[in-house]
Amino acid sequence: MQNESDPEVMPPKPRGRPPKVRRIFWVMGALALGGVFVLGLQVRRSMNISRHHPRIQGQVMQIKTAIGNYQTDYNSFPVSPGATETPIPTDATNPLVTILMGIPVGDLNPKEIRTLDAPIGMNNRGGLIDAGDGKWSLYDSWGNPYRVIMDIDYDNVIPNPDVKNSDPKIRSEAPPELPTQVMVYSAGPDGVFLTKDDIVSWR
Ligand SMILES: [Ca+2]
Repeated sequence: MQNESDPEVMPPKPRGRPPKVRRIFWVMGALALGGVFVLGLQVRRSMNISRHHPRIQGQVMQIKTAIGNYQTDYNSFPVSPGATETPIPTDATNPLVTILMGIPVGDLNPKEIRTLDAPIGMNNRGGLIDAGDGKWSLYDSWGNPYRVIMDIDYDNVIPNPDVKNSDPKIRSEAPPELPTQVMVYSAGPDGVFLTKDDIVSWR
């Protein structure tokens, strides 16, 4: 019979991998899991953008068409005297959307012609929102109003907002003026105007 002090008796071998190897496996596993998580977020974000992008591009062009049709009907833009070629938001701070919906505001749209066709939005995003008091707003899929610039002085060009875009490529390729009468743009998924992801009517 052998006792504990017997030199022939070997201590039992530790089961499983040595602690250092186990740690490496844990770290590698955590890194792999983190990588999968980040990849999943990126895929989800790109799916979100691709799902909304065609709809918002269509909406941008619908606003442009609505203003063009108003201009054809009245031979003037749906703005008050004294307006300038600066961006107008499509929220209730400006009557533009309300006028395009066929509701007269001041001297504008007395024939009550509706030129804007857009879906109804929800929770202040994704379409037309009843702003109360007979006013309408129009928001993109990310809850921001579009911006509109019109050729108020009728010289057939508009200062190009892209000259201030934060993306160097867009900024460097932007001519100072564009030969158009109406420009419409969404801030895109990042909600910030004049960045790379903006959805615009002119490029
Ligand atoms: Ca943007």
